[in-house]
Amino acid sequence: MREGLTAPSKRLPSRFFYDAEGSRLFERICDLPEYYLTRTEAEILESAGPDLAERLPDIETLIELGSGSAIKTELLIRAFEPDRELRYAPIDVSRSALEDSVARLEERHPDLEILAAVAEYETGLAALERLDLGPTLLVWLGSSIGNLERNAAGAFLDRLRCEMSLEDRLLVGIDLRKDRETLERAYDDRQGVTARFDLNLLTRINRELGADFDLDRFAHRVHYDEVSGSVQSFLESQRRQTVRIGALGLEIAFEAGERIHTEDSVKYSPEEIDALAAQAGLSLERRYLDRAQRFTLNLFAPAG
Ligand code: AVJ
Repeated sequence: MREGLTAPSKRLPSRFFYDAEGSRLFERICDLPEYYLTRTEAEILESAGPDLAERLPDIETLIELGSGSAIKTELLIRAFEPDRELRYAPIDVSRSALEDSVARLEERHPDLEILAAVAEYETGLAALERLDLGPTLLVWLGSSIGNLERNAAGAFLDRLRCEMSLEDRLLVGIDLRKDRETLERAYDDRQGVTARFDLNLLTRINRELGADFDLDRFAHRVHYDEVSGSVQSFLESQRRQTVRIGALGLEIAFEAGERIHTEDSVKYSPEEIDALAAQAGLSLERRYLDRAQRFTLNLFAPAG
């Protein structure tokens, strides 16, 4: 927080969005008419499920990065479960989201073994690595990869590949580049739910770091940068003001119109996904798209 708020261009890491309220607001975003991503990926998972289960008969474990509500993952679990004993290991930074999803899955899938980790990706993966989980499908849905800048995304996929055995697979949901209007609406909805999601970051800093951000003095702004292919989200100071952050002993000055960059949601072309995979030493086994070709689900294997 200190580093981001004292930098010449202020920015905050988007993984801090997901406290209990942030996770709840994100679930509401997923139901918004403008936020096509979740519905579209669910459509793909539903139709691809049987093909994936058939292609991956040996998989015993699903590890999921950033599982959230795990509503979409349940489509996958349903497709895999009839033919095998399955283990599910979700990793998420939100304890409340994990507790709710695990309770639901335990009730609906009594034979499913669940190993949940409240953790950031790296820590959760390191903890799971020590267990013997058998052939594993690593699942990373929702285009969460878009929160990483392109090179970092390639480097992270490369890290994942390093941990994979030859029989393991990686399933990644990635949103596609598309027209500006669709993208900017998806991240700035009419009901203002995404604005509340963005502003909740300031509420969290107020509570956890004793800050005095006035939420009425900041506004949610979105801009699609076509060159970088990134939807950028900002909190814009509506006037010249100073904010105190007690726990950090900081006073932060804002000019009128000055922005805190809170999120990048990077979009890919199919060719860019291919290049990303090559950079990470992954080979694409299968790519699934929705009917309108807005979103992709990519099945990767470690390249030979
Ligand atoms: C969870 C990172 C995939 O970037 O689309 C949704 C988060 N932010 N609306 C995204 C988000 C604003 C979302 N990811």
